Amino acid sequence: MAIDKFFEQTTQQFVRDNILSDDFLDFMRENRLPFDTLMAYYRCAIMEIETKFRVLNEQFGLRYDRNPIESIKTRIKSMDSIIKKMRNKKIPMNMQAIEENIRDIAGVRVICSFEEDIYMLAECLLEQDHIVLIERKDYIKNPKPSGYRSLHLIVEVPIFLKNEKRYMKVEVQLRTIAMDFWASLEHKLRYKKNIPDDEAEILAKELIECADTSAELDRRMGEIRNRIAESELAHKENKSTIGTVLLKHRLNENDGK
Ligand code: 0O2
Repeated sequence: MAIDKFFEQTTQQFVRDNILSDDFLDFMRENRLPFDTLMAYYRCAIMEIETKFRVLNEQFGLRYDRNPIESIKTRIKSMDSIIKKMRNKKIPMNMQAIEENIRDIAGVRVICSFEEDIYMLAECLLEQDHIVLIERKDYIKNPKPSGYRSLHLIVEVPIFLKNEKRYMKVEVQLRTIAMDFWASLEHKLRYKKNIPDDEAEILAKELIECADTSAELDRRMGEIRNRIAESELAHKENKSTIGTVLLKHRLNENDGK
């Protein structure tokens, strides 16, 4: 059978078994409104978390004259991905089970300039009132076998509705530009399915090497940043020492008059 015919049949089978199954159609009929409402709550939770990071970025800009955040991306998990996860993890078809078991429906990705900033921002977020840490996975200190690096936090954040305060789960992924560059390309390559096995193995090794190179780049850029910061500090201290000497000199001159 031709490969594209096979894929078409598999896709149709998936749709029949999952999206068009009686159970699923009943579930959607009964839960359309609750499901849309839940997704709206997740969008609110994303707004809350995104705002918190934007505020921190603004504050650091004012205080230290540099912004630790390069960009922020947000997404709500697609219906397709939610269904696939429910099927793979055998999650019962009810709203409570979805909310309890799928913790990355709301996703916020924070792209930082330097690795140090990732930990600083994570700490600042977790120190805030009402933010509850559910899980922390440090794939920077312990990269995945694929080479993937990022800091993942599953947090709960309250959203304030008309008569209710509701805690919602959000997955926060913090990465440097280099980590994001690697992960985006690797993600795209992972979906290219018609690569022969031996070639795929070679490419996986190549990707791990690229991940190591990007980690090395992050380390070196961090070092450069720290050296610049140290020289700036030394320059400021030097200027203030010269200022003190000049002041003392002038005071002595005045005393002499
Ligand atoms: P998308 O489209 O980004 O949402 P869980 O989600 O908790 O059931 P797991 O494996 O414990 O499963 O989650 P984990 O390890 O914290 O990572 C999940 C997310 O991290 C993925 O989401 C990716 O965004 C990212 N990720 C993890 N490993 C890799 C990797 O090897 N390469 C790349 N490029 N990204 C990775 P989703 O759900 O896969 O997709």
